[in-house]
Amino acid sequence: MKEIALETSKRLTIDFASLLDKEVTISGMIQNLRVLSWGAFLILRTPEYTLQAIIDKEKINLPLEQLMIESAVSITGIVKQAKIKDKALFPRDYEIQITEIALISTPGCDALPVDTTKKEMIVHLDKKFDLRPLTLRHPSDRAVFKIAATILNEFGNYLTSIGFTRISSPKINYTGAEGGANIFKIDYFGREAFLAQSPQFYKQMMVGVFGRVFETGPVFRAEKHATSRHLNEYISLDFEMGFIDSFMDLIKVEANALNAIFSKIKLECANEVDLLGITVPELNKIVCVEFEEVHEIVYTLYKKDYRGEKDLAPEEEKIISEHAKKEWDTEFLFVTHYPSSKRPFYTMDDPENPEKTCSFDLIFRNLEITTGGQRLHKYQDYIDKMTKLNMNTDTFESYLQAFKYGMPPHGGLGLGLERLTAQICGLSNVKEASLFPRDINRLEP
Ligand code: AMO
Repeated sequence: MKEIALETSKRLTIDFASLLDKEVTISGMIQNLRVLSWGAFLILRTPEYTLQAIIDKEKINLPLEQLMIESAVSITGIVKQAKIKDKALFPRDYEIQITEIALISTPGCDALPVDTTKKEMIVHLDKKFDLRPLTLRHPSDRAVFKIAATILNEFGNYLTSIGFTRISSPKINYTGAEGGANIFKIDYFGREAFLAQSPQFYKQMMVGVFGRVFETGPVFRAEKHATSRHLNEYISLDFEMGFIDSFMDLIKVEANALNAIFSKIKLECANEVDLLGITVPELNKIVCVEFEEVHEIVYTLYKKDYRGEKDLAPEEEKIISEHAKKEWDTEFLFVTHYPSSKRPFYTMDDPENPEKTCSFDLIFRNLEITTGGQRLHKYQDYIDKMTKLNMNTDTFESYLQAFKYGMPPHGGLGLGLERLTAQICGLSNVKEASLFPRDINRLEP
């Protein structure tokens, strides 16, 4: 038996101002090493910083040749004031004059397969994904995922602050929730099972338990086509809320959650925002337009005839999004009342016109990032709707228990993390906002 004393875990932050002209020791990976006649600039990537350190080759304990980009080192040196312009570096007003370097580990290869030291990594997207453990270390790629992490955290923090409870639902399921052919089948000990397309059924069931719930987690879509907006696995940010009067209640919560996220990005990712040269949006008003109205506007003003279509084509989303920006001064457009024939069975039809639903999508900078709506909450309404759609109610018996035993009026939404991140970061392909993207051709790394 061995007993080990408990120690408080600490952040690896340095109070540079109070350590000016004093010694510090810090570990990290060598992001860049610019060798000059007198020594080198060493850029060190640590959990908290990408900082500049200066090596005077006359005063250092080991030959510069032993240092490689992506070596793990521990440096000791004196904190000095600096004026650094490179936006990839943080802090920019301090640097470290190295007195000693301990080489902890060196890469297991002679040369890295891609240059991660330049402002822009010149590499084909496929190659970039093949080399993801390395290419994610580039400051711009890393910045995208710092922003994605902030979105994920703040979505949870904001919803928790207004009384939502976090849930984690199973991803191996007995049936799909969203209908359609884009579902992965798996062999579950000889039984057919499916990978979750969304946490839809479970978040609804959990409204009966907690009243307000949210989940952030992976979902799976067997999209057989390669597009810049589809992944086969993505992170879905979902919430479900009881006792709503209408789907407008959901839109309001989403608007507030997004604004909380945007404020947090401004606060905690200022360096990343600066490095990427992006503008963090603000959702300062809720602008809604009905689905049919979109077809009419696009037809009348932009001469594209999508009337009769039951969904918005990517081109139509782009046109109406640009129209919203120009005419209604918003980057966020809530398109409401999608046709019943295009929405899943659990969606509530509009009591005034059953051809339409009490549902919405949110389009942000030309791309749908959210689908949401009010759900049916009465058991008999489910039975009637499913019978009308020729669905086998027996298959859904375990889900339908929730409604049989009583549910409040409720609704919710699903927001694609990669789509939101891509639009905030100005990425043209949603895969670039996925750490290790899964598409029809890619299963690794
Ligand atoms: P939906 O299927 O529209 O709705 O998905 C919700 C949001 O998830 C994102 N998304 C995707 N992102 C990347 N790749 C994909 N293949 C992909 N498919 C969808 C989009 C989309 O708006 N259960 C409902 C939500 C709800 O009503 O609560 C659902 O999953 O951003």
